[in-house]
Amino acid sequence: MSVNKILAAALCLSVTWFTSCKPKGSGNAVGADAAAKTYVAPGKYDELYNFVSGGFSGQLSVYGIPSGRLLRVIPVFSADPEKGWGYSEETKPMLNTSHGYVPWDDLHHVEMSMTDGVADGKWVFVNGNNTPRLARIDLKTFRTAEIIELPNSAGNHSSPFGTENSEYIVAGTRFSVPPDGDKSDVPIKTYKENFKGHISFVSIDKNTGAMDLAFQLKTPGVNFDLARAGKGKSHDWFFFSCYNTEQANTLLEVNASKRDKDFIMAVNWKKAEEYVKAGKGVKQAVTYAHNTFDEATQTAKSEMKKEVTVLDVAAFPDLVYFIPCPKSPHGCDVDPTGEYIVGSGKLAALLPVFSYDKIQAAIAAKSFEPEKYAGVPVIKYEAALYGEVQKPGLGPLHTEFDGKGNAYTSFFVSSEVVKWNIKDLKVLDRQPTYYSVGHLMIPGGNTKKPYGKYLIAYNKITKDRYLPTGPELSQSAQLYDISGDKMQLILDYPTIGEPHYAQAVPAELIKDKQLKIFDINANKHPYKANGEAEAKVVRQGTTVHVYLTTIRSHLTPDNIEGVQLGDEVYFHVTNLEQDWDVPHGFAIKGANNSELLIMPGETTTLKWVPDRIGVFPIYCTDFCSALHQEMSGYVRVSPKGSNVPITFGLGDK
Ligand SMILES: [Cu+2]
Repeated sequence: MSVNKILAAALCLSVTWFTSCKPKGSGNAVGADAAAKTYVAPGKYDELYNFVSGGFSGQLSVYGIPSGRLLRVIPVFSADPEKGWGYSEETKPMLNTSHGYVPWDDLHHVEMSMTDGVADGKWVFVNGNNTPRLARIDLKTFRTAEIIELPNSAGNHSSPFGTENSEYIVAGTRFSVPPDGDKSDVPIKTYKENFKGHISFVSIDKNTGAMDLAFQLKTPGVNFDLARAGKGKSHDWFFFSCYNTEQANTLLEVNASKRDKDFIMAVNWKKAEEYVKAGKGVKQAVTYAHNTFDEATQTAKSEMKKEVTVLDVAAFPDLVYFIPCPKSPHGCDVDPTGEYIVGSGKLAALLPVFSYDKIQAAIAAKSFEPEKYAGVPVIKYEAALYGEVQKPGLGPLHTEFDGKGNAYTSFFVSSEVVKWNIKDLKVLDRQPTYYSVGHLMIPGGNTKKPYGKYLIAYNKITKDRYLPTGPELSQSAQLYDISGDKMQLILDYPTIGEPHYAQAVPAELIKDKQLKIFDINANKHPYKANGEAEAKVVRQGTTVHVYLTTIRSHLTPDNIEGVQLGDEVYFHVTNLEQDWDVPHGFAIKGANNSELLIMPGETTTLKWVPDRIGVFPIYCTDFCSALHQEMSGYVRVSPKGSNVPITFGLGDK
């Protein structure tokens, strides 16, 4: 950042010496034609969808590019009162885990489903770091469709990364820990003996997207940071960056930074698949939740799974190899051809580029270090290395590609993005970021066919970029035009939560596949009211089921009596509309959760336990029509044991 301040100050002096200086770095780098490049006229669509992680908000947000307009916030590992997500009875099971209901997580990485190494616009996969989970979001509905918890894992950071046809979405544990089970109560200082890494291979059904924990690899106890699958000729391989190969368990900032080189772990996942099919895996008893949202009943279910198949990599000599990589590698990125693997050692002063062909030759020739690492062969650095980018910047983190032979790497410490040529490893351009970039992203920049027109930097600090908002300032994304030789900054846009990583795809892949309504005839919800004639109130002991319908502009029924203190009331609200973008909302005074937002043709349930007698208004919360304010009603609550009978009605009926 100090480099930037100097640059910004120098610019400020040279360009505007005769006027007062603007705040440091307030946008001198923006070209005069930037507005024309990012302006999307009212009523026009953006060119790309940008799916941006919300970091510690547990959400995924969707922006239009190049305008930076916020289109949608999707709750994933979070409860969202705007949508009733995690509050309705139907969605609560989505947030279930082996620890119970966990309505928060730390969502870091975004991976689009792929066909032939290119994003296909069907699903987005995201990770939950804290209580290790993977989620699948359906891009027909922009809703979370499935969440699977990961056993034997802690700090699910190296996740989710997919193979070229989304055969597997893979998740590596950041923290190695003792494997789940009876033997996990061990002294922390026995890290070297007892702590293990686990890499989860979650298979994806090609047609439905359904996830299944196919198997895990048990690895030496190190920290896994990031990963990428191979492509083309390296299709069968996966590459993971590892740090803390010192196996320290305390004061990691010192003790995990001692070795000159850590590792990139190369995994032959096709071999792993063969070993599992041949029955060589060990079955381990574990407990993890698998949550799915059923579109027919519009209801989630949570199932506890009890077993996982594990391969201990040290027992299979041709499965896994370590490649030395300087120093505490963070990003591990594979170029569009599948030949070059870039390791970004966050404490290294150079960028090593490894060659897939050389790795294969080194394995064949056994060009290994004399000592294995925890039973795994270590390929000699020079035997795997294609070359090094010299003096690229300070604190390299992540690399993506433009499909024209160039790589772009983010540098956290020197706060810049750097363009370099993959073949000759020469630096071609560098541009400052405002400030301290983490991930960068080129649409499709991790795939076989990058859409190499834009680059977006996701920054950790904004300081003076936006109007201040109290102690916490907005985090930020910055859009660069990379269609020319030099990168050009054209837009800043604030983001929700931490914009950790993101992916983007051309709008055509997604926009015409949108589900506009749920077909009311296909609604198999057990408490659906199929038209106003089926609206009713049913008492079963102290449980009261209200089958309620919404249509512009009334609730049916809108007068309900006979509810008593001590009852649990379930409002099952069916939205009878069959028009695009006509949700109705539902709320009742004193409910200890949130409103519901019910899509056309859908049934959603709000639980309400009245805590006092009286009359309680109910109303539609989503402005739906000119008479939206009239879309309301009343529920009467009487004392326990009252002789007020259950009655319900609308108008005179
Ligand atoms: Cu309404």
